Amino acid sequence: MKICILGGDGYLGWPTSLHFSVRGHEVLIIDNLGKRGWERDCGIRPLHAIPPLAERIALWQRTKGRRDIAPITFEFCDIVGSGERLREILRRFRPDTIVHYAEQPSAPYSMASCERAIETQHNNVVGTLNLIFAMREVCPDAHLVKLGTMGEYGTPNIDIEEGWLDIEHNGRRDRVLFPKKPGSFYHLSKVHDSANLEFACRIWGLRVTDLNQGVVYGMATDEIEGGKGLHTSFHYDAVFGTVLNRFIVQAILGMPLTIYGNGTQTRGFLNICDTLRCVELAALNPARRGEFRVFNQFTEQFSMLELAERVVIAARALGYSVTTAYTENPRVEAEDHYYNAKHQALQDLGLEPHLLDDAVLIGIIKTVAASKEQIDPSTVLPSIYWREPKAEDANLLHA
Ligand code: USQ
Repeated sequence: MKICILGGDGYLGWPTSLHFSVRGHEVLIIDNLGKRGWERDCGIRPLHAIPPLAERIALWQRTKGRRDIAPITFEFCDIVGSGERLREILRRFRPDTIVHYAEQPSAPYSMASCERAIETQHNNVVGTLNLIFAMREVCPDAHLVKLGTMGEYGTPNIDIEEGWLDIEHNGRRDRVLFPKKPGSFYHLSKVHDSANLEFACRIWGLRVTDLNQGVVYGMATDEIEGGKGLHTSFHYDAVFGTVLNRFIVQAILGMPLTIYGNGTQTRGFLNICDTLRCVELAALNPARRGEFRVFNQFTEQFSMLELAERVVIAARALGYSVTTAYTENPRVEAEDHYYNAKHQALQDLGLEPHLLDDAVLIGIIKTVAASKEQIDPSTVLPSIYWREPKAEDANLLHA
């Protein structure tokens, strides 16, 4: 298969590229290296420095030997500003599958200011629009695998279906996109993407799989483990770091784990290995022409309290003295809510989940601890608020 990976320099895009390459699929990465710019703007760095993309690709080819992998190539392209160039690249490469990660991925970033909300929605929505117009013109039969988010749904008081809802209203029935109540301008950008994609499937017959992904954790994949220097970007800061990665870094630093609010908010989670397998399963089993297919992509759900408790147990087993702290919630989100999201479709296609257990947690803790001196503690506490903070002394309310 020929696969384009948009955003192939990122946390998930890079390991996805390796995953396909080693399985014999020719990969073309399209990226504008924009995430590196956002990191610089925010004054944050991933745990391990990430070499330039061309160097990472050359290293991958040296590590594996060219005969054991399909090639990875790279085209620099800003899909937001250069729709024409995107069309030209796709025309030349003729992909069977396009995996689209090329979006601003952080909810806090999108809530920092008017400019960042606009930048997030402009980047994500316009980039996706350019892509679907390019696909219509150049490769209408290619399958788009688009990374959405479980956060599109919010936390409704009913079961969350996989993208669609059968309803009966005043005696009539219909099938509609599941109602969305997202919790940030970032999550909203994904809702807008989903609406645009569904429309493009309906009117032009594109084929799209929208993967509504939960919170991803970890940094170890088979390919990354197989070679020094092939690592991906691991964020623990309050802008780009996701919660479990953050808790692990806090445990290692001896900082209390920052449980936002009362910690009863619940989310779907998955190991980074399962992200790669889910994207592969979607690519190998494409949507039909005209189909807007949605999979909920996570393997288990936890409240933040449960998650913190697990990190405490694993870190204490390694000798760390760990505490937790209920922290004023910088976000506006429901607590003590109902949460039951379906996530069967990917398992029906063959996903075998890597669940979170002590061994997985201990593995991540050990990897992060080996680079402890590279952690910048000043970026860990939250600094972006959905509303003004209630107390001036903000953060840690009680331990
Ligand atoms: N949280 C804490 N303490 C922290 C950080 C976060 O309690 O120190 C809580 C938040 O309040 C939230 C939950 O953890 O309830 C998840 O927050 P997160 O920062 O791990 O994830 P989120 O902002 O929702 O976004 C991340 C990715 C995003 C992806 C999304 C999936 O950055 O790209 O779309 O996870 S989901 O959360 O299912 O929408």
